[in-house]
Amino acid sequence: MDLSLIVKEALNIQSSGFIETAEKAQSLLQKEKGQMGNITVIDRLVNLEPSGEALVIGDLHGDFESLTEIFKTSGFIEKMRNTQEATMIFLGDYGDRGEKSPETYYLILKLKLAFPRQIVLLRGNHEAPKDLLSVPHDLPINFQNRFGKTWKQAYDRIRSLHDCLYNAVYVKDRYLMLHGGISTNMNSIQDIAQAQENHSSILEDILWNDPDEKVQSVSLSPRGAGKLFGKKVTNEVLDRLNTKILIRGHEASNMGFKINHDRKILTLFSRKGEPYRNRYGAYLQLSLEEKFENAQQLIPFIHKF
Ligand SMILES: [Mn+2]
Repeated sequence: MDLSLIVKEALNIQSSGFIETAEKAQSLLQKEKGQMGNITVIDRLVNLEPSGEALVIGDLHGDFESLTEIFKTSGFIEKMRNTQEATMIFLGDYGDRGEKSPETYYLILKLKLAFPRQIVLLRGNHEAPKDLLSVPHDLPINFQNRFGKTWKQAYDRIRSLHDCLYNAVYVKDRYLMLHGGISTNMNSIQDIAQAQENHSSILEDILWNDPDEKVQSVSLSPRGAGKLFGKKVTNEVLDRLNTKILIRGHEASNMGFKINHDRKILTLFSRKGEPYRNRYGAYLQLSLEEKFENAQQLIPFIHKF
């Protein structure tokens, strides 16, 4: 695949082309099951082998320019072309809030179709089921502005695809990657794999929770959905799940990333611009083979832009 060609295509996409690509991607996602290269899909969980390299991208919210910048500076697409041992993981929140949301979706879905076993698409609170969806929801406006009269079918198609996105990536003894956070309701990795709407709100925790340094255990979230969780929860739950570091998105940070809870949590945010006020965006590119004890050790592998 030729990146500059797909970028051009994305910028000129009409609703029919968008729908066709989203349909293909959705049907691909629906068929994903069991082992496929370095990933093994079990329900809504992706188990990832601790081998090769990973590129982890945080919230984009329609920031098409940052996405193409990440592709260019990381050289990761070239890497994926040369080896199966290269996995690109998106932490969710692809669109909404940003003008180029349809273009961002299009580019990512094209990439998924080109490298089906090497791209993992997680679900964010902006891709949530209706009852858990972030409000205000600007995505319909982004689609109307892009596609005019034919926006609705393209929008419905992407909303339907959201149900096929994954809850988390799990690299045993190393990382748990998801959009928002963890909670004491998570007794095993299966709980995360099987989390769906109305399932003791574990899906709400995954999509919405935030770490907090002042909260001891759990507290209400100012977001109006999900909870704030404290260090105690992080220690207990990561231990229980046999993993060391939580990598998540969801919160804009001035430097594009931040570290919480005794270096056990890394937050990545890859969007720049309004309505968020972060100075930098960031992504993570690292070897999965190497075993890190805490998020501080990941800092050399974080790229700010
Ligand atoms: Mn979010």
